[in-house]
Amino acid sequence: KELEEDLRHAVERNQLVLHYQPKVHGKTEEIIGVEALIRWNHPTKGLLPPGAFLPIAERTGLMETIDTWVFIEACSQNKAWQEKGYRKISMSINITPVSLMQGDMERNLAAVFRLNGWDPKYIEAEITENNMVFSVDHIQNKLKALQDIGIRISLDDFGTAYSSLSRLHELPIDKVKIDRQFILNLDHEGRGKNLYDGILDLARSLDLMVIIEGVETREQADFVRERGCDEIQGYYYHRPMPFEEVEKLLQRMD
Ligand code: G
Ligand code: G
Ligand code: NA
Repeated sequence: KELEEDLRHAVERNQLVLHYQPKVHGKTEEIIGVEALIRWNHPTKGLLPPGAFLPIAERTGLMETIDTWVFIEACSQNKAWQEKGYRKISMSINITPVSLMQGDMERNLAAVFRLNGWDPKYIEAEITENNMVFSVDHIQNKLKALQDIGIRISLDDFGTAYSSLSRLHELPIDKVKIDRQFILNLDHEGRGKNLYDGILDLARSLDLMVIIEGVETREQADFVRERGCDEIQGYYYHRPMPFEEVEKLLQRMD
């Protein structure tokens, strides 16, 4: 209850912060983008992870406000890095289906992009396949509206929900993020690897870009690189970090 009240003021009091987890190229292993991950710098409880407050935000109707804040903050940051002359990287932003479906987010974003002159080419929205309690038709239109702005769409947690599988070919998406579970399965000899190959083939057959998340060891990295995924994310390469640390990595790149 108390936390709920605090959260209402978190945005205006500047308590929300973004950390960024780099993504690397499947072949070169160089950083090609980052994913924005929210934290709440609570005045007395310290830095809270998303799991500690996003469920509250969802329950209390604050999700759209937060998702929109994240979007704008992350795009501003990426623009600032570009203006500093670093190599251009993509920025991925998590969007809850709820906030996409409830409001006018796509129209607000279109206005924000126009106003700031941001290049949508470097922006990617990650939308989770879980909690997609909405009809495919409805979400389809919303995703299409984001694509029309020029933002790319990535389907998060791919392979963990089956509701949309039969209509996957109809969803306006550019990329799938294969769920971490598939990496964990690799440890069980044989079938886990077949499962990975199967999900990769599925994505490929639909002409979707593929990112694999949760890579924690060299062995796992070698396995997925050999199979040919486009991008990789995981603790083996980089953990989520504050923007200053991303900058240090970017400085070392050129
Ligand atoms: O960083 P961490 O592993 O604790 O994140 C847990 C989950 O919280 C992520 O998998 C992601 O789906 C969600 N999440 C993180 N940041 C954001 C955000 O800015 N917006 C939304 N909607 N979800 C986020
Ligand atoms: O599915 P999504 O992209 O939202 O997942 C992001 C979350 O996954 C982040 O909270 C991040 O901390 C976590 N994460 C990223 N890489 C790894 C990893 O290699 N191992 C584990 N266990 N978690 C990871
Ligand atoms: Na994500």
